[in-house]
Amino acid sequence: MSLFRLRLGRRIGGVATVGALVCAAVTAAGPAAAATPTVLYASPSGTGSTCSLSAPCSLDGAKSKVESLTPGMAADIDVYLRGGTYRLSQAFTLGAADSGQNGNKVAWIGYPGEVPVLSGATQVTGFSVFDSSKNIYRAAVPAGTQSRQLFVNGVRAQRARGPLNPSGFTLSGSSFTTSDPSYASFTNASSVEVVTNSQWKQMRCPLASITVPSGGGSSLNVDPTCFANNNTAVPNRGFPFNGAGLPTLNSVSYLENAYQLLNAPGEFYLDSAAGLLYYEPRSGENLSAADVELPTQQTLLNVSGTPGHLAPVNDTDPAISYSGSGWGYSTGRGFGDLLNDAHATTVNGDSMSYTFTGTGIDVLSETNSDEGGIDVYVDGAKVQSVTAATSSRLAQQVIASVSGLTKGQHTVKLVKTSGSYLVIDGLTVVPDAVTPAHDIAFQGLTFDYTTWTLPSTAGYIDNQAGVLWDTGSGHAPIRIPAAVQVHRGSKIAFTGDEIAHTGGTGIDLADGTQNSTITGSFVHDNSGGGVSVGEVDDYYLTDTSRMTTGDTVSENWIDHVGQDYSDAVGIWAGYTRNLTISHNDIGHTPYSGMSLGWGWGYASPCSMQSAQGLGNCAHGTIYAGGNQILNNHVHDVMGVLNDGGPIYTNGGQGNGDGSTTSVLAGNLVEVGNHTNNRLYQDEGSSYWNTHDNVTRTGGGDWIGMWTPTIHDITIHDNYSDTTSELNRGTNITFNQATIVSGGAWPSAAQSIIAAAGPDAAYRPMTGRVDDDDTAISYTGSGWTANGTRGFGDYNDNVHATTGNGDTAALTFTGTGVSVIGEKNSDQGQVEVFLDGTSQGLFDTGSATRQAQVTIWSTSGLSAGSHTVQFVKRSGTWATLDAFDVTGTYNDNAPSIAYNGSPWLDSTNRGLGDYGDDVHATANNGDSATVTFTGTGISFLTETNSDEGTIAVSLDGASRGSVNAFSASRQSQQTLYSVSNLAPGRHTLSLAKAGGSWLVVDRFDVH
Ligand SMILES: [Ca+2]
Ligand SMILES: [Ca+2]
Ligand SMILES: [Ca+2]
Repeated sequence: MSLFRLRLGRRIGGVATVGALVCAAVTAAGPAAAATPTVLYASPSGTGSTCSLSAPCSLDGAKSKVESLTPGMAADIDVYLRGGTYRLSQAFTLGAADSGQNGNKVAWIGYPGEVPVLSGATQVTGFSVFDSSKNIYRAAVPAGTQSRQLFVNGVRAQRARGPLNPSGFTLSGSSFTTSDPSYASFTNASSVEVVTNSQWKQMRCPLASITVPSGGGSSLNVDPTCFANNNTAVPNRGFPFNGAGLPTLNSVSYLENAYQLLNAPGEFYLDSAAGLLYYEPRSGENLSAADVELPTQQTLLNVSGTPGHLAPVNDTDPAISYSGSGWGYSTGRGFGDLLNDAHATTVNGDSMSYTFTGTGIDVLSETNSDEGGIDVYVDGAKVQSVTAATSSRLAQQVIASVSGLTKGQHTVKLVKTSGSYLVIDGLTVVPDAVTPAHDIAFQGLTFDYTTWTLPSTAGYIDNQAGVLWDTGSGHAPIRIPAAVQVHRGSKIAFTGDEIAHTGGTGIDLADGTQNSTITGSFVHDNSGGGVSVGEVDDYYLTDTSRMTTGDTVSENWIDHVGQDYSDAVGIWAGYTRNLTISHNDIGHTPYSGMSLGWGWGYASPCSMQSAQGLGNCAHGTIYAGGNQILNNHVHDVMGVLNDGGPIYTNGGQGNGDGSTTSVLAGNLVEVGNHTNNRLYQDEGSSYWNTHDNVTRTGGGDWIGMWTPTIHDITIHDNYSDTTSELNRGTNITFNQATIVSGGAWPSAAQSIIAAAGPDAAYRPMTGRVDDDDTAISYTGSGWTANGTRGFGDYNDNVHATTGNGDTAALTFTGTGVSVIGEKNSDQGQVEVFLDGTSQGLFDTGSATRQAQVTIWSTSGLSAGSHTVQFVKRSGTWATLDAFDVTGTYNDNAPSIAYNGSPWLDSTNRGLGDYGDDVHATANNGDSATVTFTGTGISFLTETNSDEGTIAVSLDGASRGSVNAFSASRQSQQTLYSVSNLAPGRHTLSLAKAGGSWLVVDRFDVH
C-alpha cells in the first residue's frame, strides 16, 4: 500500500452508471494479482501479541511476529504503523532474520492518513524563567543527559554560539589567547568548543580549560589530543585518502556551548552534569505549551546483515607470523601501501601465516614486475597458487582471497615460490558469511530527532564531505553516523519517508549494501549529510558480494543539511558500482550539493601523478564505476565553505574498458555561492561521460578539471551562462558548452531544465514557488542569485537583477498569485503583468531593508492556467524572493494517494466538476491523502443526496468531519478549508465515514 503506488489507482475503461456517478468500470487487465499480503498492525501504545487492528503490537512485538511468519512466507507481510510518536530508547533493529523470503518482502508502512514518527528524543517540560533580564528559561532533565541538539515545535534550536569570526584571538601553542578577560568567567570550560571553518573543512575541538595569562585576558586552551589531530598532526594518510595542503584549526570561526554564550532567541545550553537545560525562546514561543524535544538517541532504525564493517589489519599486526630468513620491514615507501608500510622477503620458502576466526580472508599485497609466485595454504592444505607479477607496481592488491570457510578458527599461510619479492601489506578477515538483511521496505514513515555525541569528546577531525578520522592510532576513516542506518542490506527500499531533525546524517546505505533504493523521500534539517552510500576503505575489493552495488537514490528532496558540520553534503557516495542518483532536488548546503567517489589520484597512472608533480607514485586499483548522476536539480550550495560545487566527483571510475564508464548528464546546477567549479571533477576523476547538463547563476567555472590525474572524461552538449572553464586533465575530450546569455536557453536546454529534479509524481502540491524553482524563467542579462544572504529572505535566497526590462515569469494553474520580494533603498519600480496585461508599476523602494514583502497580489481568478510576469523598470536593483500561488490541483494529481479499495476514476461526467472528472469510493474507511507544501489548503467537491460525512485529519490529527450531503447535486463546493498553517509540508487526509459515496474533485493549495 505504497503512497505512490496507490495513488495510481486502477485504470478505468468503458462507461457505466454506478449510483449517482456516471463512471467507468474497472477492467481486469494488468499484472497478475500478487498473493494477498499478511497484514499486521503496530501502534505507539501497542501491547498485543496478535498485531491485529484492534490489538496492535509494539514495534518490537511486530518484529517478533514477523520473525515467526517469515519462514516459508508465500506473500508479502505488511506491517502498518498507526499514527503517533514511537519514542525509542534504542534503535529499532532488524537483521537477516527479519528479511522477506521466497521473493516476498516485509513492508513497514505508515497507516494511510496517519503520521507515525520514530523519535529519538525525550520531551522536555517544566520550563520556568531563570533569568528574566535575558529571557532565559530553564528546565530539569536527568543529570548526565548528553545531547548536542534541541528542537522547539519542530524548529532546530542553536547551541549557544558566539559571534562569527570574533576578532582579537591569537593562536599560541594550542591555546587561543585574547586580551578580552570575559572568557575566564565561562563555566564548564571543558564543554566549550572552538570551531574553524576553513576551505573545505570544519575543524572542531573541545577546550581543556580557560585560564588567565600572566598579562591578563583569557587563554582558551584546546584539548591537546584534539588540537594535535586538527593542527600539529593533522591525519594525512595520503592516497587513497586526502592529499597535501590540508587546512588546520588555526583561527576561531566561532565558539560554541557555554552558558555565557546564550544570548539570542532560539539558542540553548545543556548543562549535562547538572541536568539543566537552558533556552531563550523565539518570539511567539510559549514554553508552557511548546513541544520541546531533546534528542538522546543516535540511531532510530538499524537494518544490519552480516558481516559488519570490514577494515583491514596492517602487516604489523602482532598476530601475523613471518617465518624464514629473508623478511624485512619498510615504512614510508610512499607507494600507496596500507598505512604506508609493508613486510617483504626475498627468499623462496619464506612464509607468512595468520590465524583468524571467521569464514574468509583477503590478503593485501603489492604486485610488481619483480614479484612472483605464491602458494596459499588454508589450515595446512594448499588451496591456490597465485602470482604477484604485474608489469608495473600496484599497491594494495588482493593477492589471495579465501571465502566459504566454516565459521571458526583458521590459519592462512602464504609461501614465496618465485620472483624477487613477496610483499605483505595487510589482511581483511571476513568474520561471517555475507548474509544481508534483505527484501524489507519502509514506506510513509517519519524518522525524527537524533543526536551524535562523539564530537563532544573527540572533536571533529575532518577529512572531507562528512568523512572523518578516528582518533585512534592509524586514524581509520569513519563517517558521520545516520539516523537511519543500513549495513550489509540487499533490496532494502525506502519510499515516501521523511528523515529530519537529525544530529548526524539522515540515511546511510553502508557496508556493501546492494540493490537498495531511496525514493520519493524528504531528507532535511540534518546536522550531518542527507543521504550516504558506500564506504571509503573498501576500494581494493575484488569480491563482488561485498561491494556497494546497484543502489538507487531518486526522486528525493534533500535540503538544509550540514546544519552543524559544514563539510557535509546532500548526497555522498564513496566507492560504489552501478549507483544511480537521479531526479533529486538538492539545495541549501554549506559545502557541495553532491559528492561522488573517493581516492583522489590513487587510481590514476604514475605518468599522470608525475605530471601533477607528485613525488612518489601511490597507485592502486579501485572498484568504483558504472555510476550515474542523472537529471538532478542542485542549487543554493556552498553556503559556508569553499572549494566545492553543486556536483563534485573525486577519484577514479572504472578501469577504462568502456563497460564501467560513469555518466553525469541532464543535471541543472545553479546558485553556487562560493562555488569554484559548478561541475567539479576533482583529482583523479576519470572515465566520465559528462553531457547535456545546464549550469547557470553561480560563481566559478562551469566545469573544472584542475590537474593531470583527472583523465579520460568526455564532455559534450552542455549549456552554460559562462564560457569560463578549467581543463588541465589528461585525455579529456572537451567540447565547449553552448553559451547562453540573457536566459535565452535553446529548447534542448529548456527540456533539461524542465526535467531536472523530481518528476511530477514526486512533487508535492505547493503554494509557494521559491525563486530558484525551475518553473520560473528568467530573461535578461542582469540576473544574479544568492542563496546565503542572511537578510530574512524565504529560504535565505533571492534572484536579483540590475537590468531594466529583465523579467521573471511563472505559468501556474490556480486562482491567485502574489509576488514576494524585498524592499530597500537601492530598489525602484517593478511592473507586473498577468496573462500579458500590465497590472501597473509597483514601488519597491524603502528607507530600510524589508524582507518577504508582498509587492503585488491578486485572487479570485478563474481556476486555470495563468502567467505572472515580473519586470524591473527602475532603481539599481529589483529582487524576487518567491511567488505565492493559490494552486488548483485536480483529483488526478499524482500527489494525491487514494487508499483502501480501488477508487473509481470517473471522467467526462458533464456535471460541472473541475476538469470534468472526480475520484469516488463507496467504502467507509477509504481515504484520500494529500501531501502539500504551503500554509493552507481547500477541498472542493460535489455535494449530493447520496453523500455523507467525511472525517478530516491534518498532519495526523483529527480535524473533525464535514458533510457532503445536500438535497440536490452542487458541484465544486468548498467542504473544508484551512489557512495560516506553519509554512512547510503538511498532510491532509479525507476518509469516508457515511453516505453512499465519497467524491473527490479538487484541491486548492496556498
Ligand atoms: Ca601496510
Ligand atoms: Ca527565496
Ligand atoms: Ca476533478
